[in-house]
Amino acid sequence: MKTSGAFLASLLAGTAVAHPPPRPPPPTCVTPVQRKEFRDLTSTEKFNFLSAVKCLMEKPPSLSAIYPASQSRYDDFIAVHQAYTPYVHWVGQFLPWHRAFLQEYEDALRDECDWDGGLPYWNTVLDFPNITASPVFTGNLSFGGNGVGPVVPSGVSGEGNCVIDGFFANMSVHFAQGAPPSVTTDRCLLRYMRPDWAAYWFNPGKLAIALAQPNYETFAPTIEGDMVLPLPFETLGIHSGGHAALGGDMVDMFTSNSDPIFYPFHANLDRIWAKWQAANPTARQYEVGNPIAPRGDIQMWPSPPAGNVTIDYVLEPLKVKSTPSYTKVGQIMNIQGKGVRPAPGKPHGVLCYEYVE
Ligand SMILES: [Cu+2]
Repeated sequence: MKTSGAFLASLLAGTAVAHPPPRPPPPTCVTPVQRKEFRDLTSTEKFNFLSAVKCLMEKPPSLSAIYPASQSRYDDFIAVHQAYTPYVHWVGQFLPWHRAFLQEYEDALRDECDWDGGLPYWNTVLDFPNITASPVFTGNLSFGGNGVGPVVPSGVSGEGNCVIDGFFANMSVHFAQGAPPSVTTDRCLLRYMRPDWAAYWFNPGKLAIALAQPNYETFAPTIEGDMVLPLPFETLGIHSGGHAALGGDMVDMFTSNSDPIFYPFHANLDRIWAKWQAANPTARQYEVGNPIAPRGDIQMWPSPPAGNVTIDYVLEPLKVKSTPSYTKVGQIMNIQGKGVRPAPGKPHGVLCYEYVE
């Protein structure tokens, strides 16, 4: 007994010695990147941010081998959004996928175009009484106004006027609207604002309804909207209603990020989600769900898997960066979850930003 006890003890000691030293914990989120409301940026910050977007528009593409229509780094993001549209809209992964997509865009602005802030958001509630007078759309340091001239038919979904003022005056859009494969084109950015629609969907009452939702199952579609034919206006939601209120390229669900306002608009939806999560973090920080398959009447994903989205769900590939730092929904549920595991044994979070009110 004594011998075997000593033998066991020596074995255990051996095991302890052979054990590698514990790995240091991954870095956590100490200084979150600040995402500010666009109109709260100083003139210098507005200029630097808008210049960084223009820089992406002028940089050669990285993804033209996969997406031949892409002519710039900015276009790479349009190509990816267009390619994955059927899998990331009206599905459980809508909010997480777009959160990750925005992070890649912010990273590109910071890493490739010297922007040193966070992605600005557009707080649409501030503009519901009169969207066309918004500082987001007026003046040289803005996204430009409603466009002028005869309405340009897009041939697909979002007709509109050519945007000729603001920081992106007379920019060129290289993607035809609609599903891939994309036709390369060279045309103006289109807008066609509908102030009455903006007044309806950007109303504080609509926001309050969304924030009052008790769980992810109802919260997510309240934000995103549905596609129930023949498309009653009330089913659009803040997301689809907002796209529709801006008109032009923003209406086309495949290529709506041709319009640079797409990103501040979506950052605001992400902010609303983060706000809803923060109101009850114990229950909501890692709460996700809803079917992987698209809901509504337009089944753009021909044979989707069964089941619901969980924190283990692998996001549709985000190929904008060559090496994405995250793959699973659980890693981007917490906007300050860098280095924190959503649950024991799960891959740790990667995000580190905050929305400045
Ligand atoms: Cu989208």
